[in-house]
Amino acid sequence: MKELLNQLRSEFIERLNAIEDTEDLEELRVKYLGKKGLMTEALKGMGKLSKEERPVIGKLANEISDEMKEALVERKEKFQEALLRERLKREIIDISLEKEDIDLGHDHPLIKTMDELEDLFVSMGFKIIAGPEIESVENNFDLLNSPEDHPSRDMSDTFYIDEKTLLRTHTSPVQIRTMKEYGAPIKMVSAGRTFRFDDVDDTHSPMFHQMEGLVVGENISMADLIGTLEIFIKEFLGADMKTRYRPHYFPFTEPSVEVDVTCHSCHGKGCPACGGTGWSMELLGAGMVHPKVLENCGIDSEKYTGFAFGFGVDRITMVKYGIPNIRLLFENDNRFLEQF
Ligand code: FA5
Repeated sequence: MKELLNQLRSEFIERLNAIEDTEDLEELRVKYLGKKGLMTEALKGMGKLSKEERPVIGKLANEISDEMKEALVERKEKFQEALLRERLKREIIDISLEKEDIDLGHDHPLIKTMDELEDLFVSMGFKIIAGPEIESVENNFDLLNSPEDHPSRDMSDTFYIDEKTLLRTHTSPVQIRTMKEYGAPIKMVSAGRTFRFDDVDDTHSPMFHQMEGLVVGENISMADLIGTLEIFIKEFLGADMKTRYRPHYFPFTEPSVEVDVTCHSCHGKGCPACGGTGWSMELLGAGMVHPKVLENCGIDSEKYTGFAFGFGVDRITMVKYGIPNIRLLFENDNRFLEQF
């Protein structure tokens, strides 16, 4: 028995020394030290030994097993070390190499505008609300008091998904969602994409961006609306900007206005860009929230009043940076985008 164990030991060492990789090591371990391995097999003969011999052989078997295990660990560590050394050699970093200049991207001018304006409105106490681009006809038109025969509801003027769903034509349905969810008082802005069947020209795109604002509370007046718009326009476009309020009609506000600002190109003197008027293209619509709209959203119009506004993010960006053509904002030409 003793001889058999010693023989197993020397065979094991011989084989171990011939091994080249870790997988073979595992195979060797199972063959000698596994549950059904050669050492277990050899020890099956223990029962035939005398009482005196048994502890001696048991001790020897344990010693040999421990020795085998240690040898396996040692060998495995050697393999791993060699592998690591090889990898380090392969992955050496040549710090003398010159790196190519990598152009880091930055925000698109429209994202910049929306971020800046959201920060500005948050500083004035407004909440930021998000609304979906795919909207119900009910939120986009019906609850905003838009009559059935309004031209913007026409199938050919709007991207309908089905009879009850469309790509929103403005951000005003977010007013409805917010009032229905939070009730009054409320002070919120919401920016995002809007879609209309408009032909592309220098100031129109079928996909453009709007930012909506809504304030509902007790004693909210037109003066609050004008005060808010004046702060936002002067903060964003410059303190020397003049504003012009023109009476207008929106089904969801009464009274309603449209707002222009000083022409960016000529600063009000009159030039080809503004057709000699000294005023920018139309930037925004606004007004006092129609009592019917408040009631549609479950808000008591006897107790609460509110104002709302919605402006073209693309157009205000054009005014701010003197961009003559809305197409430039969507062509993604790096020579243009790099300038921001
Ligand atoms: C509206 O969309 C109203 N929802 C605005 C509003 C909100 C009024 C709250 C009252 C209260 P309007 O259709 O005028 O209004 O569009 C608002 C702004 O979106 C315009 O002044 C313009 O700056 C921008 N706009 C409209 N159509 C386009 C287009 N095709 N391309 C680029 N900008 C556009």
